[in-house]
Amino acid sequence: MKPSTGTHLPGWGERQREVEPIECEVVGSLPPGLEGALYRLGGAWYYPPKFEDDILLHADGIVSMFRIADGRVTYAARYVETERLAANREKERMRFGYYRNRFTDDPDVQHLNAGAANTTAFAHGGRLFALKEDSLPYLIDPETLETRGLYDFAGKVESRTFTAHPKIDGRTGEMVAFGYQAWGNDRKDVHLWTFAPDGSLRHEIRIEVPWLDMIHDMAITENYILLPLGGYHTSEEAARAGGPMWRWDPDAPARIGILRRDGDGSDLRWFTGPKTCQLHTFNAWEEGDRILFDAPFYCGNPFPFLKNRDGSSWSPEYGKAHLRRLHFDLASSGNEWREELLFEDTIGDLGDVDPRFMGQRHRYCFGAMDVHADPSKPSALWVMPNAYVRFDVEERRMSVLDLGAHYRAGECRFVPRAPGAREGDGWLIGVVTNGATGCGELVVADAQRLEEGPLARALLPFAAAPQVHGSWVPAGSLNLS
Ligand code: V55
Ligand code: FE
Repeated sequence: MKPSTGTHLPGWGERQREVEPIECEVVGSLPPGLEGALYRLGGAWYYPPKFEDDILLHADGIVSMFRIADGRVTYAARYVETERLAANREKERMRFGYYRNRFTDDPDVQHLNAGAANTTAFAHGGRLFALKEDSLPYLIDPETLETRGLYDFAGKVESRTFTAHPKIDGRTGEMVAFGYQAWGNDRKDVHLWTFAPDGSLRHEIRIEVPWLDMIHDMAITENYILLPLGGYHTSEEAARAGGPMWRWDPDAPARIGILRRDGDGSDLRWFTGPKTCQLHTFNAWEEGDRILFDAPFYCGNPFPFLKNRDGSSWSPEYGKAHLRRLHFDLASSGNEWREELLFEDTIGDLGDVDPRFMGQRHRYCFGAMDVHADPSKPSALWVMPNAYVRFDVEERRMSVLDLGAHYRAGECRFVPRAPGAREGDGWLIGVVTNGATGCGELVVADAQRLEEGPLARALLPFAAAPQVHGSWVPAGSLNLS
C-alpha cells in the first residue's frame, strides 16, 4: 500500500468545478415537447485518494443537471455532501482507504457511511436519488442539487446497501431494487424491494446467495427479477492484503439468479451460461414459460485494476462488450441458458430502452459505439464511443448518429415523444465531450432519425462533470416547474 502522492487517474483526478445554473448556447432547435431535466452522476476526487492506486470507482460523487425549459438549457453541478465528504473536509484530506475495503480507512471514520454516491442519478416516487451500490441512497434536491442526506425510505428499508440500478416497471410504475451484501461486505444477504409509484414500500424479499460476488445491475419482467452475478470472487482476505475485495475469476461459470417478484425468495433458481462479465443490462421479458434477456455484457472483467484470481493477467479482449440475448426456459429442469449474439460489433455497455417497455418485450436498444476505430491500432482499454446507435433487435439493424472521431459519447437516454407514442418515437439525449476543445455538449436527436445528426446541441464553455449514469425527468415530475 502506497500512500497517495496526489497523482491520480486522468479524467477523475481533478476536483470538478461546482457550477451555479448557467445558460448554455443552443445550436439547432430544441423540440418543443422536450421539457425537463437530465440528471447525471459521476465521480471525481475531491481530495486525492488516500492510496495512489485506489480505483476510480471510489471517487467522490458529483451530481449535475441539464435543465430544458422554454427553449433554453441551463447547466449546474454540485458535489454530493456525503458523510464521507463531510468527514474528509474536517481534516482536509481523504480518510477513507481503498474502495469497499474498510480495513484501510482511518480508524476514526470506520463507523461512518463510506459511500461515494458516484454512480446513478435516479428518480422515483417524487424523489431524486444519488446512488452507489455500497450505500443507501442520498436524497438530492432536484432544483438546487443540494444533498438532503441518506434515505432509508422512512425507516422501511433495512440494509446498508442499495443498487445503483433499480428498475421502474413500464406498466405499473413500481420501482424494483435490491441491495447485495446488505449486512456488510462479507455477508451473502440480498434484500429485494418493490416500491409503489408513490415511493412507499410494497413488498420485501430477503435471500442469501451462495456466492459473494458483485451484483451491479438487474432486470425485471412482469413477474420475475433477474440478478446477474459479475463473476468476481470476493474475499475479506484480499481486502486485508490491501486493495479492493474483488478478484475476477476466469474459471467460475456465469450465473444468473431468477426469482418471482411477488414471492418470498424460496423459488430462487440459478442458471449458468457462457462466460462473460455481467454488469449492465438492457431489459428482459416473458414469453410463456420463457424469459428473454438482452444485455451488453463484456467478454471479461473490463476493469484492469481488478486482478485475476488465478494470477493470470488482464486481457484487452475482456473489455469488449456485445449485445447478447439470453433465453431461459423456466419449464425445463435444466439450469443452462441459451445465448445469441445479436450483433457482431463491439459496443459500449451503457444505454437505454424505451422506459415504457421496461419489463416488456422491446424492439429497440439505444447505446453507443466507436465507429472510427482503426483496426490496425491496438484498442484502448475501453471502447471510447463516438456515435449513438439504435439497435433494432427485431430486424437486427443499426441506425447510427456519428458525432465525429474527436467526440466521446456518454450514456444516452431515450425520452418518449408522448405517453401514447409508438415504441422508439421520441428523442435520444446524451452528454458528449468535444475532444478538440475539451468542452461538454448536451446532444438531442430524433431517435427515429439518428443518421440525420443532432436536432440541437447545448454547448458548455468547459467540460461537463463526469457521468456514469443519468436519468431524464420530465417537467411535471419532481415538482419541476
Ligand atoms: C460498477 C460501477 C461502480 C461500482 C461498482 O460498472 C461496479 C460497474 C461506478 O461505480 O462501484
Ligand atoms: Fe452501472
